[in-house]
Amino acid sequence: MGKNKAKGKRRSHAAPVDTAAMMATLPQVDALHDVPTFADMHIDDAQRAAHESFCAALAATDAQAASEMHMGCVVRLDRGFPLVATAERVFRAEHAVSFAKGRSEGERLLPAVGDVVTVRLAPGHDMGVIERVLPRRTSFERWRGKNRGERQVLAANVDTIFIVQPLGASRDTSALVRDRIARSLVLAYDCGAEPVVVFTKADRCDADELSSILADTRRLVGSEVRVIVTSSMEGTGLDEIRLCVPHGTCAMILGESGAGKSTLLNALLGHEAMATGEVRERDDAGRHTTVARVMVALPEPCGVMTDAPGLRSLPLVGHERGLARAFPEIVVAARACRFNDCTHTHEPGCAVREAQQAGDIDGIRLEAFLALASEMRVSAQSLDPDIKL
Ligand SMILES: Nc1nc2c(ncn2[C@@H]2O[C@H](COP(=O)(O)OP(=O)(O)OP(=O)(O)O)[C@@H](O)[C@H]2O)c(=O)[nH]1
Ligand SMILES: [Mg+2]
Ligand SMILES: [Zn+2]
Repeated sequence: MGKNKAKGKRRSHAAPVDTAAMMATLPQVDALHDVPTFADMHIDDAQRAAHESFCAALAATDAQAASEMHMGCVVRLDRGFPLVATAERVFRAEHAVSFAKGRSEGERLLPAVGDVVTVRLAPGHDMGVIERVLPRRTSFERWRGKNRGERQVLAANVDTIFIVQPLGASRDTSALVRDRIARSLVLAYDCGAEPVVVFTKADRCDADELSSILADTRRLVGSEVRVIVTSSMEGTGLDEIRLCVPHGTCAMILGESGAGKSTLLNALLGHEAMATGEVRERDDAGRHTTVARVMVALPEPCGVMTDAPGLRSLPLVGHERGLARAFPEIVVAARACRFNDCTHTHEPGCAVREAQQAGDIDGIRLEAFLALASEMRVSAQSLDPDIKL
């Protein structure tokens, strides 16, 4: 239990929720391994400036509080509870009341894993209070809930997203795999991170099957996106993954439960840091073994990787920017369509379909683009029936 609890006065800075019992069930800080240090994280000028101006404003009214503020990074979220690394130490923290009462959206922004924050830690205390989330370079968000749901930030300041897809899963048709890769690609581009496609469990797949999947994927993702084949069981493809996470960068693993995300991380670390779980034999589905969002520091000279619970669905809502970045040639061609709101399916004078017929746009890419664009039109309408797309 944090010492803040014993001091009623200090307690007033934190959200008034009974968290002590919950906190006691979280992993002990001393027992955690491979936790990134503050020096492993890339802190940019905008984040430093925001921290300094927050402290300067506070110093005018409360010099003591200002002297207790540090820059830190949220390196784990266990059931919503942050673990923060500052230059000096690693500690649990809770949210300041200002998150609930904040006037602007920025003040109410709850920290996600990877966030750089201003955190208050009074001398002699073992529990911090996160006061402010500093500007995010990137933010990986997913839509939670159906209609009128909210965006959930899954990770912040991510540079690279590994889109993990297991090989040799009997339930997966090539259409399903393509759909999952294409929508993950859009989400990664939308947040400003670099996507890398990673096929896991190569030991379960024969050479012919693998080369056909790779050819199909190359057509789908185009020539720019890296595609890596790994087997954590046989230790293959790991160096290629490491090359994508140089020191000072942060990568996140995205994929369904049972895809082998935690096993891959363990293989990269060289020990069993993450719990892994069996997949169901019937349909190869995982059992949601990973429940926390966890950053780990890979051995030198690599950077930081984030493991996260598997995501069953990746709905697209308002990810137009990501769609345009993932399929730039289609967006460029569409400028020449006769109608502004051309859906590139049946309209006369459609420059996109012409480009596909001329062989300038790959049919696999167009099919993926059309499915995702149409999904986004429908989801935008269900959010706001007045939107006409
Ligand atoms: N054959 C084979 N099995 C693997 C490989 N990598 C992982 N597995 C198995 O796949 C199962 C699921 O692995 P996890 O690493 O727990 O999967 P996960 O993606 O972390 O799943 P969640 O934490 O539930 O999201 C385990 O039984 C692993 O042993 C591999 O390279 N080859
Ligand atoms: Mg896992
Ligand atoms: Zn068109």
